[in-house]
Amino acid sequence: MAAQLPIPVYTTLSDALGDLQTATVQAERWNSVVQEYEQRFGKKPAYIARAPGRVNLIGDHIDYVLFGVFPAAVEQDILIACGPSDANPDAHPGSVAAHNLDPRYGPQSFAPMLKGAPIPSAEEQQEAAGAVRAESWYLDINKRELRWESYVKAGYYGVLDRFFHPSTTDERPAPVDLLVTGCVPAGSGLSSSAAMVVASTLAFLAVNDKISGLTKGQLVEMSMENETRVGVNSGGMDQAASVISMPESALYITFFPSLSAEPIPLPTPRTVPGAVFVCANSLVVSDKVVGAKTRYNLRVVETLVSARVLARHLGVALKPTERPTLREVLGRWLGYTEAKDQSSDLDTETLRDGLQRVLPEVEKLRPARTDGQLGVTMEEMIEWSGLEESVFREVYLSWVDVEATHFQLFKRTKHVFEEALRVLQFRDVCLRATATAGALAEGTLRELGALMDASHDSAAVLCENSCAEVDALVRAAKDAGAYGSRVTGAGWGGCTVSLVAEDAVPAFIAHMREAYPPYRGLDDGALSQVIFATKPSRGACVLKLE
Ligand code: NG1
Repeated sequence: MAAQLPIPVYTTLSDALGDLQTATVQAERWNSVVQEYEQRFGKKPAYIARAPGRVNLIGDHIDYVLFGVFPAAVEQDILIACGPSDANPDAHPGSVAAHNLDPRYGPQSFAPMLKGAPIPSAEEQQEAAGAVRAESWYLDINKRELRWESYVKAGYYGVLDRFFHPSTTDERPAPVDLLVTGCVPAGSGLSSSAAMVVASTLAFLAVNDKISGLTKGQLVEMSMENETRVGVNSGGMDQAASVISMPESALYITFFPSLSAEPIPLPTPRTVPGAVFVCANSLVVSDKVVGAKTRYNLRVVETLVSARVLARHLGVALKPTERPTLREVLGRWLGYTEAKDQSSDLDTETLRDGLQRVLPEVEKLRPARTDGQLGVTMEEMIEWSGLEESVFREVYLSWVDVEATHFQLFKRTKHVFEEALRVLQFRDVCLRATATAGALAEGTLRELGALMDASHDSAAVLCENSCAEVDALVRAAKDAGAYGSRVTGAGWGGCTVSLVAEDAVPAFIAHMREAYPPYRGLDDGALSQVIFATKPSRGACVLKLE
């Protein structure tokens, strides 16, 4: 399985670049980061860690309810040149000099500190039966302000915890010099944050000689855990795509009963006339943290409450304090309990069949009201849940801050189940195209495009995570001949992804430049940063330079 493979470590640049389309441009970037590192730190780096961003082709706002998603790595990536520094390892074990090629991000130095664990509660002390608590490493991460080096520190944390925990080893981390350069646009839905955290985790693993024996799946787990250090509780899609992706494939990532990733080859020029995915940045920066109360976190709460209300309608018994997801409720309705057999969850066929059967039941979440609202008030939602108000608030609202006059249980649930089905259909079309090489041609692309279009409609109407600018980009893409086009990632701004015939890309981009007003004044260089074709590329790796 893809997640069990070792993390690739290459020793030549051509192996590391592999399938990357624009090899010459890429080679220049890699060489210049080496030269710049040498100038700044007086010696060559020992490694370059690379981690790409990702574009989600289909399946948004369903990973946190544990349905499968379908992303692919993009060519845009983060590179971190790194090596052991000359700092005295005894004076400051694991000290870091972190530089960034982007002049907006100034150089930073920091060192992890050994810190005593917080004083345990009386209960914990009793449990530990007098055992002495080990210290742990501490790095100061400012969560109130988004600082570039926070992502470097976040990657470092996992490496310190896993390999240098003072309770298990006397070994101390090496002092590190590192230089970061990246071309994944921030805040655009292409997961620059996951790319930063994965690259940083890899860099610290490499300099401390801890890569061998680690699988890609373990790197995903470490990176997910690391990303929570910057205050983001993500579902795992972004890190898995950055680490496990394979060239010319997307990843079908499932999260239940545990994370698993299956590379699915996309129709390539060998099987149908070539088509590529074009990402277009709306230039509306979607700030997940600022809008969380009314956007991302609200969707998370709405889908969780929907799961409980639907479970009542389906006759699936839940304990009052349980908080299962829609995916778990569906599984239980179909007769699969987590306790029954962790290793044999629903297969794809049963899941598809279950989704089709449950969809009519979603109508039961449609409120019978006359004021035109498809949502319910807080009071109505609590009543529908069947819980005491205090229990409801404890289970669904005590850990998250949300704000709404009406909660859209019907719309969100319909989006989740239909989008989960579209992901399975998209996967099927790709598998079928690969199996019948050459026969499907245009029709395959039209099928994929139609699923992407339906996904965008659902985002706009049911999940309500699009915005006027993103809708305008999607319309322009369709006018310009895209097979399909949709918002990708969290939404409320960020990027669209469109499926476009490969030979039509220049004309497509020219049309978009005219049709989308924010692109009009841009020169060619600036335009290529905001709208670009990308072919699914490979996941993270390390280049060893000596
Ligand atoms: P973005 O903001 O596009 O990286 C976010 C979540 C994903 C997923 C998508 C919506 C984080 C780090 N990522 O992606 O897990 O829920 O929204 O499909 O929160």
